[in-house]
Amino acid sequence: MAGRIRLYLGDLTEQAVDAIVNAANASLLGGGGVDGAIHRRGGPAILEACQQIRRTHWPEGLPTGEAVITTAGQLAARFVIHTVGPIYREHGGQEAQLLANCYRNALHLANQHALTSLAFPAISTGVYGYPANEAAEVVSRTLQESLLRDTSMTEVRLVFFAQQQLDTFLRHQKFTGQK
Ligand code: AR6
Repeated sequence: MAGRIRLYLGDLTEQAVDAIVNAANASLLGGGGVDGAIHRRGGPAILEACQQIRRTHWPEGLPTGEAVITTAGQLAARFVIHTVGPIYREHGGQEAQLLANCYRNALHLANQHALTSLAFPAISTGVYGYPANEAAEVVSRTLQESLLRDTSMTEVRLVFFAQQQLDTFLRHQKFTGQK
């Protein structure tokens, strides 16, 4: 993957990339954690775009693992890709598959919009309770598999809010070969 995946410690909302990925909920109407920070710092344009998507595409809410794209409002990024991570132990054993879908579908959407740089938070590992060590395995395997096929994506940042989360990722990631 020739250095395309980079780990960062810091605030996702400050990342100057084509798109940052939001760990949203099905309502797409905001919440706490990284979702709250994105809406606070990005301003009302993001919420308006999400409301429009709810009206036109997902009146019942965005299903877990799916992704949609909106403006990034006043953020440094150009777009926000919103995805809904699984709530740990609430999907009858499908949690890993659903978490992988979040990353895959976000990358797919980025490709469709000809975006070449993305920044992800550690989806589901906050309020949704997904253990960071298990998420590290799923995320590293999924990204490795997706990026082998996807040569147009030049940079994928994984942004951790705390050093401990980054350390846990490094300890449990399953990348093989050159990153
Ligand atoms: N930058 C980078 N990472 C962050 C930031 C930030 N500004 N803020 C939090 N994190 P969470 P979830 C980390 O709870 O588990 C919301 O209410 C955080 O430390 O944001 O997918 C939504 O509306 C954690 O490691 O997302 C949903 O209802 C990771 O981001 C629900 O939470 C994800 O934590 C989604 O829960």
